[in-house]
Amino acid sequence: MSAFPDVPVIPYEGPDSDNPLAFRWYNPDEEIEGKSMRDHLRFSIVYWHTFRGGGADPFGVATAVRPWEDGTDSVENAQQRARVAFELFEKLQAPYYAFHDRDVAPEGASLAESNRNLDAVADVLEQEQQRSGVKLLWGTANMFTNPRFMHGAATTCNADVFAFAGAQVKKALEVTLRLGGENYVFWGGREGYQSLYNTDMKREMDHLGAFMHMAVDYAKEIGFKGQFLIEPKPKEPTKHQYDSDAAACLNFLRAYDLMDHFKLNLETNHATLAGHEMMHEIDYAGAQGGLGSIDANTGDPLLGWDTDQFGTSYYLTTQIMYYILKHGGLGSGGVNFDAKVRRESFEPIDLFHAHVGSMDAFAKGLRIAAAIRADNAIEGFVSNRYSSWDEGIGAKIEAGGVTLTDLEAYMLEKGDADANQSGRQEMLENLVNRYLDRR
Ligand code: XUL
Ligand code: CO
Repeated sequence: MSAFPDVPVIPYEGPDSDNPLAFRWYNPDEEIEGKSMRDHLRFSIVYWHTFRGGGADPFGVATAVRPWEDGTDSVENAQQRARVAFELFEKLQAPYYAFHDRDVAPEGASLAESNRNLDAVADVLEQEQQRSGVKLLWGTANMFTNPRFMHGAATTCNADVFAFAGAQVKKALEVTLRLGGENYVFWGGREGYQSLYNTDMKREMDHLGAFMHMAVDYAKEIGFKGQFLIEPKPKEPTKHQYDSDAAACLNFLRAYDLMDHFKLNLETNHATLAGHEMMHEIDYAGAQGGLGSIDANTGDPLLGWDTDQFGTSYYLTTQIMYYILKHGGLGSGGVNFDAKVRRESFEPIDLFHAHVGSMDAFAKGLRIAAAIRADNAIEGFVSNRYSSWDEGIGAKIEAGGVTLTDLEAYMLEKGDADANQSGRQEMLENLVNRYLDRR
C-alpha cells in the first residue's frame, strides 16, 4: 500500500518545466567534471525531521498530518513507518538516508529492550535497503533527548551516564555496520555546558577524548570501516557546545590524537550560529583534510536559532558546491538534508516540495560552481593575487629556513615593500552573479 499514491518518482524535466514535482536542474545521470550529479551530490534524507518531526515548537503541539502513523510508540508502528520512509526516498531518487537510533525504533524501559527494538526495526530497514537499493549514509546515537543526558553524555558529571552512552554508541555502531552505513556521526548533543561555575571543563574534554577513542577501538574490533565524523555546532542546546566550529573540532581532534580517525560533518545553519559562512567552514575543514560530509539546511536571517530550513538559495548552494569541488568532493559523505518543513506545512506532500526544491537548488549550485571552475574564474584571480609567493622572497619563505634577519636584510636593501593591488571583492561578487544568470 502506497503512502504517497499521487506522487510519482520525481522526474527530471529540465529548466523550462513548470511542474512543481519535477527536477529542473537535478539530472542524476548527467556528468559534471567527469562524474554524475548523483555521485557528486550523494543526497541523503534524514529520518528524524522527515519521519519523526511533527512541528511542535515551544508554544504549540505537533501539527503534521501523517496518515501512516497509528498513534502508538510500538515497534510495529516503527516498522510500518520505515516502509513509508523508503517509499519517499525512492520517489525522491535519494540514494541515501541517515538516522539516530531513537528515531527509527522506540526507546524501551531498559537498555536491553531498546536494543531489541532497534534490532527489530533494523530488520525492516535492511529488507527495504535491499529491495530499493537506497543506502545508509550514516548512523548516530541520540544522546540528548532522554532526561538522563541532562548534563551531557560523554561529558556528563555522572559516570553511570557516560557508561550508558558508551553502551548506546556500541549498539548504534553495530547497527550502522549491519546496514552498511558509510559513516558514523557524533553531533555533540548536550556535550557542553550552561554554567562554568558547576563545570570541570578540562575533565569533561578529557572524557570526550577517551569516549571517541573507545568508539574508534570498537569500530576496529567489529570491522566497521566507515568514516567517523564530528558535527560542529556552537550553541543549542547548551550555551557553550564543545564542538563549536570546524576549527574547534580540528583542535580537539589534534589534542586527543584522533585526526587519523575523524573528519567533519558541517551543517549550514550551525556555521551561521557560529558566526561563519558555510563556505568558510568547508574551506577551513578542507584545507586540513577534514571535509567529510554536509548537513544541508539554512537558517532564517531574522531568527537567531537553529531553524533547520530547506535551503533554496542558488547563491548559497553555489558557494557550498564551489568549495566542496575545490576540495575534491565529499568522499564517503553526502548532501544530507538535516532540514524540516515549517509547522504550517503540515501535509505529506510538503515533504516532497521541500526536498525537490532543495535538491534542485544544490544541483543548480553544482552546475554554476563547475562553470566558474571551468573558466578558472575565481581560482585564476586568487592564484594571481598570491603570485608574489611564487618567486623571489615569497618562494624562499614558503620553502622554509628564512629568518627575521634575512627579511631585514632583504628589506634594508629594497627600502620598502612593493605596492599592493586591489582585492576586487565587488568585481568578484559581480562575476559570481553573472554565472548565476546563465542557464
Ligand atoms: C542538531 C543536528 C543533529 C545532528 C545529528 O542540530 O544537526 O540532528 O545532525 O545528531
Ligand atoms: Co545536523
